[in-house]
Amino acid sequence: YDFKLVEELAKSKHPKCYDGFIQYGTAGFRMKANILDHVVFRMGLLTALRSQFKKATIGLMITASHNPEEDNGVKLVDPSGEMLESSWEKIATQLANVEDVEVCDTLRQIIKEKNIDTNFSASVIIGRDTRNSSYALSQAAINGAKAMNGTIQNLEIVTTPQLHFLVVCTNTNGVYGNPSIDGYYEKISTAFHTVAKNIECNNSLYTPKIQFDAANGVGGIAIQEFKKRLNGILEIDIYNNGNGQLNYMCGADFVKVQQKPPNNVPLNPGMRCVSVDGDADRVIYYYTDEKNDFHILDGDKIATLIAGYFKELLLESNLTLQLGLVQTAYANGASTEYISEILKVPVACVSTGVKHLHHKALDFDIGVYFEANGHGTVVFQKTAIEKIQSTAKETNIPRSQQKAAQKLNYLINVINQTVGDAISDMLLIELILRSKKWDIIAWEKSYIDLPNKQVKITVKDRSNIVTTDAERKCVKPEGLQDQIDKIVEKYKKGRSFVRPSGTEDVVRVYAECDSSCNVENLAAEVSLAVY
Ligand code: NG1
Ligand code: ZN
Repeated sequence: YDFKLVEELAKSKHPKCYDGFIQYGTAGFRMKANILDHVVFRMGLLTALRSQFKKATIGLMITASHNPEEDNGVKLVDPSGEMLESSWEKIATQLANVEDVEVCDTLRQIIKEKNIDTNFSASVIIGRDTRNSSYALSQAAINGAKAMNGTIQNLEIVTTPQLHFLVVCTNTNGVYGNPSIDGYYEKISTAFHTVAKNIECNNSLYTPKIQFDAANGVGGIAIQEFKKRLNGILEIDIYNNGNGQLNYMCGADFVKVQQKPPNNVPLNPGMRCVSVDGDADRVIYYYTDEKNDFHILDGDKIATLIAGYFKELLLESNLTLQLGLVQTAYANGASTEYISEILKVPVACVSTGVKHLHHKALDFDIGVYFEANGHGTVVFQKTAIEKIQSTAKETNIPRSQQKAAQKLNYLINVINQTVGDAISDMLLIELILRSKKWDIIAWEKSYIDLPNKQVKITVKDRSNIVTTDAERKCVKPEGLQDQIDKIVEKYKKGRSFVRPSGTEDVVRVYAECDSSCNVENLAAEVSLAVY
């Protein structure tokens, strides 16, 4: 590489303008957009090295997801569509924090320590969300990757899951799908058509119509394209499609956290409504009833719907594949009980962060994973797909068995397995509801959520709280867990845990129990114990 050029760019074009320590967290670097330029430039440099190290194409996305417009962020996508490996998060953190004059030495050190083949031609795919700051930041990333002689494919404005999809398609030479944005729309919408056309909507509670809140973000562009391609089969009314401020009073995070409908979406009783977040990787369903009460169907409801339906199809097709669900401690206890006791699907619990869920889901033949906030997908082992495909072709079995396997086979193509994808998830849910002839109320009734409450607490040093057992137990400070246990014991169906947030300077308290009045007290008592 031309280290002279790199140093020149680092010093004059993308100088460091922030003195605080910054860290590559669960969602990459995320902060105010006006202090990110040097970080993104350096991540452009690093992406090229990561590509040479893995001898594969690496992705880089500019987004701050559900955060306000003035924030931005950058995250790297590994070859198989997964989030950047942990050991490289540390490297990314180091590179982001050194002084401008130390950038080249740090790169040399990484090359040496990781024994990187600098002759390999680096390949990087770059995408960005619709934020005002995203264009300039994407240019900084391009400058970085170019300075390291990387070949760059700039996707311009895309959803985060579209970028993940393209990285995987590129690295599998098109086996996962055609490596283009058109390939993404084509694969998913063709599969949707194939399944939907065989399911009648007559005599059904299901109506093929939804109201879609695009959070004034990139999801609006993607859903517009699907609306065109699904014309006549699914009616999509789009709201908050760029006419207002990004994520402001709308979007999946607003709806889930505030437990309120987004602004600008008409309230039609019983109408299925969908909200996605600013980069379209999270999805939440909701509706208002005749009494104007608001009902949310979150990631837990989505996960149980999907896992339950896949279980049915596996039984019908007589396929013995191990299906499992992965949740975090934030999953409502009623969802865990429903899926494990009633549907008899094994459930695993892991630490917060999609990376952990995705990883665990790969332990199953078919792994469904969702965070309660609506971020998740389904992953299939290659061997599972082969079994499903051969059963789908098998003619010496009862027709119903073969048909169930065929349906499974098509559904796999509706799913974006590379990462949680709000729109692909939504289309899968629509097909399941259509198959089950359910409206949103029938879906909601599958189990009743336990009343729950989340509280944020500001403490002096949140790292004083250390947890274990998928964050469900506190090992430090000493004695705190005993106190929590004693408090929880007093509440029927009570459960509570505390953990330091990975994205904000707060400690989060989660509480659930049998009644909404008691849950307030439980959350308050546990919060007091933390102070
Ligand atoms: P933290 O701040 O570590 O709780 C939050 C969300 C995660 C995940 C990450 C990354 C909750 C309780 N936590 O993590 O689920 O989405 O942000 O964006 O929703
Ligand atoms: Zn997001």
